[in-house]
Parts: sequence; C-alpha cells; structure tokens
Amino acid sequence: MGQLDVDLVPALKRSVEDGSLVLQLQPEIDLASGGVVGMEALLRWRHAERGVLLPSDFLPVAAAAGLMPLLGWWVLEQCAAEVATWAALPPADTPRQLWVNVAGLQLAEPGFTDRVRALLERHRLDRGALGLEVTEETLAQDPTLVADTLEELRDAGVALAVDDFGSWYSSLATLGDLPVDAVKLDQSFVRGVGSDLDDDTIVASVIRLAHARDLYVVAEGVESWAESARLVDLGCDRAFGYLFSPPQTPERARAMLARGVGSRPRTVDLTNPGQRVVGGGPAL
Ligand code: G
Ligand code: MN
Repeated sequence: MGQLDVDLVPALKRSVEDGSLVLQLQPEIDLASGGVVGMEALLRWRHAERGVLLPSDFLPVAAAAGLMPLLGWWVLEQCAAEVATWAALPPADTPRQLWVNVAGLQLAEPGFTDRVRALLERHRLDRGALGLEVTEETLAQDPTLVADTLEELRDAGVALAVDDFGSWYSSLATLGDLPVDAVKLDQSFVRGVGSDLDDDTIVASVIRLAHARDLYVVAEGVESWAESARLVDLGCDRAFGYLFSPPQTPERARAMLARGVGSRPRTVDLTNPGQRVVGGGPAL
C-alpha cells in the first residue's frame, strides 16, 4: 500500500455513512429479444478531492486496511434493498436479476453464506433475484474453498456467475464442475469478436462449452453493433455495454426495467456497425 493510498483510509471508513459511496446499475440485455433482463451493480466512490474513483482505485486500499467486510456488506445491503423495490414494477417475462461483484476476501469471511441467507430473508427476495459474481482469478486462488462456498450460496438461493471469464485459461476445463449459472465473458475478448481470429475462436469455444454445461453466457462491455451481431451469431445469451446503455442511477434503472428496454444512445448510427459507443453515463 503506497503512501498516497494510506491517506484514503479515514475517508473510506466514513464513506459508507456520508453518502460518498454510490451504486450505479448497468442494464443487461437478452440478445434474442433485446429486452432488459437485469442489471449489474457497479460501485463508485465520490472522493471530495480526487473525484470519482473506481473500485480498482480503492478496493486494494480497503483490503489492506481490513475494510472489505464494511464495504462489501454495505454493497450487498444496498443491492438487496434495491431488488426488493423491483417487486413493485410491472411483471416481466423473465425474472429480473441484480448482479453484484464479490471479492474473494469477502467470500472467505466465516459465516458469509449465513449472513447472505439472512439478507435474502429480511428483504424477502425470490430465489435467483440476487446474483453474485466471482472473478475467474478468485476461483483460481482457492478453488476448494470457493467451490464449497458457492455450493452453499446456491442452496441459499443466490444466482452465481464467473466474472471476467477467459482471462485465466486454466479454469476452462473445470467450468463444468462449478456450481454456477452463468459465465461473464471478459470484455478484452468481446473487443475482438468478429475481427480478431483468436478472440473470436475463444469466444465461440467458451459459448459452446458453457452451453454444453447448461450455463448461459453474458458478454461484457459490448460497444458496437458489429460485436453485438457476431455475438448473436455465436449464440451468446446476454450482453451489456455502452452500446445498449451506460451505467444508470438506480432510479433510471428502475424505469428501464419497468419499460423492459434499454436506452440506446441517440448517437448510434445504425448504418455503421463498426461504430463504437464509448463511455457515457450519469454525472456522479
Ligand atoms: O468485469 P467487470 O464486471 O468488473 O466490468 C465492469 C466494468 O466495465 C465497469 O466498470 C463498467 O463501467 C465497464 N463497462 C461497462 N460497459 C462497458 C463498455 O461497453 N465498454 C467499456 N470499455 N467498459 C464498460
Ligand atoms: Mn462483473
């Protein structure tokens, strides 16, 4: 932990109470129907002097300072409460899901599953309404512990996904043994789909393998119609990315779920499939 990072600790401790931690929700699209089937939760920290910080900027500091449980439970609590508000929205064809990233450090907390179970009960969430994403890297670090915990979480009614998939090849073979529902394809591969032969081959084989194991595939960070069209050709199930919608405030996300459609940016030129949509999203 560098000198600068230590300076963040006191403010980080206060962040869960002073309103500076914010959650944004990015719509997840069903590629066959174009409908919004869920959201992925993204954590941001509005630091008074440094501006908006990303998880990669402050989670390592939180981990080193022992603050992961504090931040992690704040996120899970907020997300469970958010999903509970979705019950008041018009009924949907597909059950809606909110996906939350969890760190390996949090997964390893004693009693993690019991606490998650209590959270689901307190907010009266349906099975599968809350999903947890674990990175492929986390899985690789302690495969046995992680697999056992995932098994318990699944019994408790949590949907599970492997995040950033593709970056750590080794687990391609073990994918079938994991108690997960979905695979989230790392956006570095999505970027090359239909244009880079290696990426395209990897994506095609991940989709084939996942489907053979009854898992569905979510492509992360889709930015162009060309990528989206190729993913549809390859049989990819779901996607999110700036092409469909940037991250939204929870209020706007609720409106999108209620309408069942995303908010394609008005700047997208439908006659230019290679055009990328980069960035965007509400000012924090
Ligand atoms: O892998 P992970 O789930 O952590 O990735 C989510 C991150 O990717 C978020 O920080 C989100 O803002 C970002 N993101 C979402 N859609 C896009 C996109 O279309 N392009 C790029 N470059 N980043 C995206
Ligand atoms: Mn994720």
